[in-house]
Amino acid sequence: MQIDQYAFLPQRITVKPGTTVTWTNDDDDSHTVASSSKLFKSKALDTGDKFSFTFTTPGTYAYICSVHPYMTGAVVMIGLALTAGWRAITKPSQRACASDGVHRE
Ligand SMILES: [Cu+2]
Repeated sequence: MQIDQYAFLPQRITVKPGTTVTWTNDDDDSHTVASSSKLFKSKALDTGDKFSFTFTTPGTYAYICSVHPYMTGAVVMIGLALTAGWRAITKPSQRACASDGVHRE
């Protein structure tokens, strides 16, 4: 993620669970990365400074630069809905495999 010209680039990204997102300030002015839900907040990033945060829970994470609140961005996490569906489908067959290792339909 790049911070330049008083904007987050790209403005919105989609990530999988466990993704670490790193913002780099390529602007001449200092900026912050501050979650709207207060989940994360960077210190003031000078030119060349970086801030990283690892996203583990699905959802949409809006954030702003607290120095320039008109600078907005969002990280959207997807993926766990598919995993949950897969678990629901595979659970009965796991139960069918008894502790003695014999598979019964
Ligand atoms: Cu800013």
